[in-house]
Amino acid sequence: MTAADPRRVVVGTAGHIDHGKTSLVAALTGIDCDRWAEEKRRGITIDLGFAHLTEEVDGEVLQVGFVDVPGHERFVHNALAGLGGIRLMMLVVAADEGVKPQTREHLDICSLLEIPAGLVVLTKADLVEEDLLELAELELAEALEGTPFQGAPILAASSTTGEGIAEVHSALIRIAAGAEHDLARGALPARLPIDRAFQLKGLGLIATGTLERGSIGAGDGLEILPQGCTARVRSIQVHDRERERAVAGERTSVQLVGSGLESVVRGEQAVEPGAFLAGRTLLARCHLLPSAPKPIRGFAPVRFHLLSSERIGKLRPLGTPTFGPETLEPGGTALVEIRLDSPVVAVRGDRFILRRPSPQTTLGGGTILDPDWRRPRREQLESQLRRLDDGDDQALLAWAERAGEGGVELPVLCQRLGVRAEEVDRRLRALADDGALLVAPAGPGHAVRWIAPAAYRRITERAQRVLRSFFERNRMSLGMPKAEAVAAILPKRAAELADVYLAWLSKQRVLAVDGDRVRLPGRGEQLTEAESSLAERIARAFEARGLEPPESGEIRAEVNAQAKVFEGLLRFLTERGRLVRLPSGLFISRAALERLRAELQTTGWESFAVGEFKDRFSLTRKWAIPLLEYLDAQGVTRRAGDRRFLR
Ligand SMILES: Nc1nc2c(ncn2[C@@H]2O[C@H](COP(=O)(O)OP(=O)(O)O)[C@@H](O)[C@H]2O)c(=O)[nH]1
Ligand SMILES: [Mg+2]
Repeated sequence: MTAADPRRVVVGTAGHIDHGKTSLVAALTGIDCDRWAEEKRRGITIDLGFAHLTEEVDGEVLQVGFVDVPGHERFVHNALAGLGGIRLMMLVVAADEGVKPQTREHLDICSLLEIPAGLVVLTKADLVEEDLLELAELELAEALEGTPFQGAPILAASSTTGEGIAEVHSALIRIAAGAEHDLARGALPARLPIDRAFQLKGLGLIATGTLERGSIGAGDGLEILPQGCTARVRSIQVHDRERERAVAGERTSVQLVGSGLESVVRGEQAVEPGAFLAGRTLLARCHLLPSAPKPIRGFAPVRFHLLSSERIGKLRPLGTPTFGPETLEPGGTALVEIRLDSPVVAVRGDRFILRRPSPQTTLGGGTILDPDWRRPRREQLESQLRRLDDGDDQALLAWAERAGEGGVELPVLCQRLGVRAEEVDRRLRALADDGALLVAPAGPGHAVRWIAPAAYRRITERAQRVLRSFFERNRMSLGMPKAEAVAAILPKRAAELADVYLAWLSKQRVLAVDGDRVRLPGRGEQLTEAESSLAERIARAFEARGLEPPESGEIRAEVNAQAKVFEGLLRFLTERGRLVRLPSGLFISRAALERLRAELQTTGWESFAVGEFKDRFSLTRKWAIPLLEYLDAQGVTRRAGDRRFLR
């Protein structure tokens, strides 16, 4: 909005049919919205246009626009559409008829949507006597109790005689001037719920709606969801005037170009690309009106209205024996799972209205808690419900928890909240500072992941269990091979976070990483005295046999050890370097190898063949080949053809 633009406050009209809404707006502004609607039907004007009155308040130009729509359906829709803007409602009740069913239903809807009240006008004051007028006022005040209009000014007026219109006018200006303009909304990612879409030959698609959040500028790229096509903004109109940019709360028309736009219809949303998601299963807090025909238990069919979208679906209350009701009673509130027949673009905090599929009466409404709800495992359900029903920080924790060991990345959290990354990032970091979340730094193939402490706890427990059982089975082992440990401890989705988890587990002293092995910290060699002396005898037996020790089985018989113990001790001695396992699988003492190495240096050979080697050290082929391969691998010798060169 440029400085020259007036400040706009949009006021909706509510009230029973024929109670004088349109006449009142006409009396206030001189504009007849019904005539406009008629012209629109006959194709003379393309938009309803806005009846408005302009006034200077404290040197600032204030424009009060009226949304006066005929019909009940349009009321529901407009009440929802107005949510992104400044929400003021003017409730109209005819003095001669008083409160009627539709008055009550509109009041219900204003309550469900928590629309901050505006003012109440008792119209057709000319048709009743003074004392009846007072009675009507009392009756009205009573009906307003417990609604957002409780305590709002009630003004009597007549559109026919003009009596009281000036008072309504000045009250409106006063309330509108004091209305909070939520500037922060304009900084959010752009979201335009489309309530009208049509093709203009050669000009592309014209899409109209009340900009729910963010701002849209000419040249911007937008994404149309749920369809998924992309478009560019060619031009913008706000309240029928060309603009460079439109901001939250403004009635906005965008001219869009791009492919796939032919099929865009009302109920879709034009949004900042990547910033929103369309889902079919949602979690919400829902209030059922006292007038609802019966309690809801299990799934009940509903018509679901959210901004300009309308969907068929079903809902069921979600509770646990210790949290929340499992039945939604008329007049009651519960958390509900909503399943829609097709996806809707929603964010946490969105308001919605539920109506019966038929007859179409309002059943209730509420607030979206999770637009991307997935029912968790039974043991997680209650904590998910509790957290999602709480503030946004708790919701972030719920989503991290649901993502398990693999954690969750920033973009999906932003989509669920409909806010900018910086804002979510700031919250996540604050939660991490408090120890409520853990952060896994970005790595190859993944961005920073946010992980719930519960996931870390599960990993810790699993690591302890896995290592304990490994060392029970391999009592003499120095460590569990790292790859084997990772596969046993981490679920697949978290495997790419292996280094992060291992580092964390090391820091917690759950384990210690030692090269490509994982050890239990503080775990000693853990040999009994008998085992130690047995190990010593095995090592000596190998050492005594020099370069051609017998098969290990023979040594086992010689020291008279049990197979399992013997194998464990072989590994123990190998890990500690006393024995070496040659490429062929044969064991040999390190001392014998060291002697071989030293003697090779004294031969004066520059190179030699296998035969010379065998002869010099009196070796059979069975031993000569693996020994040479070992020496190659150690870099003592280098093989070229059938000769070896000493390095
Ligand atoms: N006598 C009298 N008639 C009115 C007044 N306001 C509206 N009407 C009449 O009531 C009827 C319905 O008015 P309208 O503004 O269309 O009602 P809406 O359906 O609520 O928009 C019309 O015939 C109006 O002329 C009023 O203040 N006094
Ligand atoms: Mg009307």
